[in-house]
Amino acid sequence: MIRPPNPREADASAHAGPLPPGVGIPSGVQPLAHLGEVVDSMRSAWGARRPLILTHRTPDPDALGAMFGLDLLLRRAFGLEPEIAAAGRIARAENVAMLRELELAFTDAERLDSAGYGGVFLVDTQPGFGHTTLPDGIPVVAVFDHHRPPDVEALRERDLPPHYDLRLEVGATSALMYGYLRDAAIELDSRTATALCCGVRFDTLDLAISATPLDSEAFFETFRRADHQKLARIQRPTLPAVYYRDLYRSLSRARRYGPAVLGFLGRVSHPESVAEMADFFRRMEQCRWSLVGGAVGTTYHLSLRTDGNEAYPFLQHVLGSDGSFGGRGTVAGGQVQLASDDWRELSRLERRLRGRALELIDPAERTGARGVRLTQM
Ligand SMILES: [Mn+2]
Repeated sequence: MIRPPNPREADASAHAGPLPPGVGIPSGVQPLAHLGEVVDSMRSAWGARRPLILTHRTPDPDALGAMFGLDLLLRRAFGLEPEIAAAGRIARAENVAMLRELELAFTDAERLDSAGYGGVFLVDTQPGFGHTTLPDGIPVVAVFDHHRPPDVEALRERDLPPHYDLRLEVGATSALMYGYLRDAAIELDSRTATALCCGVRFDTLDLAISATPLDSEAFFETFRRADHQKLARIQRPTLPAVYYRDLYRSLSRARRYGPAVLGFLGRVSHPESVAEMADFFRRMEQCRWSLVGGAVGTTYHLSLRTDGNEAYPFLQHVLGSDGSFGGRGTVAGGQVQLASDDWRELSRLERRLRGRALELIDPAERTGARGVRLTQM
């Protein structure tokens, strides 16, 4: 058995507690109507300044789907002309294919002139999340998300954005966005439908995990209108040659410790390969959880996957006081800032992380303190 990190954190219900007032849509109010009121109360003050749609660094398909869904909503329902921006280079082959096939273009969030924007509309993340940098001087007007913040209590003390649609039970932010478009009776074009469909299928594994009726409806309705040729090319894209080098490196570095596969990869070519390898190792028979980490520049990225347990408390334990993290369901991710790009600091961090990860494995199941190479099983 996997030992719970500690009794409080092991209780998944501890993560399903009530949200502070102001977070979530007031009961009985339609999210679209609430958003409409917020937009109407602000648009005259914005003048010529545009709404800015943003998400977390290195957007995944759910973040991309939700951003382009929100763009259509703001244009068609409210007559606004938003700009879409995101930071971080997208390198995962499926996500690159999604950008290419759907011609999803956006502005580099690190080169924005704050003066041009009236308010930030944030999707698939929230203010305060480690992987999200907000531009200075632009207030956050709306949040659309399904991730539980690490510290719910801290939200109470914050100035909350006027529209804070946080639905922890919903499987994908793209599904949430589909709901707004449906309520606004906006006909989905094939490109937006395909993008939303990619988002829902990515975050819910084709409705297999944490899918609510809204996720199912979003999946079927967007799939019906999607470009199926493009969907197929996005799901099974061609792979760059560097992919095979990274794969070889991950396979040689990872170790099996009984119920877990741990991979501390040192330096990696891009952050998404860490998440991709965590997904890949989790699929090993009898593997109950996987943890993969790697550094890009002075940021160390971690991804944790489980076979059903809440991933969040596991990663909380592994990180200790070392960094920031977030997660939902069986998926969690975190970052640690390194002081330098010195390899010794990097290996010290990896040793600490490995030590704490091993504490989560029952010694009787651990198959030795050093684990077993994947190539020797
Ligand atoms: Mn998401």
